Amino acid sequence: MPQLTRRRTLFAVGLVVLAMLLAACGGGGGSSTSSSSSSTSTASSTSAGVVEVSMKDFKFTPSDIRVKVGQKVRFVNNDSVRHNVVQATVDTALTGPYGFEGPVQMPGDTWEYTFNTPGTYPIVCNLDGHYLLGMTGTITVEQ
Ligand SMILES: [Cu+2]
Repeated sequence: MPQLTRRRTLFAVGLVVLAMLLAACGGGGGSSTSSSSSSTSTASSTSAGVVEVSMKDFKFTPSDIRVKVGQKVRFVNNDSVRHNVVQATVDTALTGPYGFEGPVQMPGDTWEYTFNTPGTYPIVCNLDGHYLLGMTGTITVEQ
């Protein structure tokens, strides 16, 4: 009888630990760049030229992004998982070289990049194999 109780207790402790691990994975780190939220509203009101790209459902939306030289692109993670933006193709997603490389963006995080050189830039999210799920795009910078 005591043996059974002990086993149950161990099982219960195991469940609690598992739940904590899952919670840490899913929700952790969301506040890492919360400072950017205050600047977002001012930026959008002063510069209408900012192009916003949503990161959601393992996609960039839009995925075909066109900007003028000097224009800023704002990547917003609207997903429940982490994402990033690197200049690479599917073939070079993990190896580089990356022309530019954004930080790891937790859910809710934004990252902005200004394109000053005309050209065509392939982008991928190279975290957790997302580029293999179709999280790719193209940024075309025109004069
Ligand atoms: Cu991703």
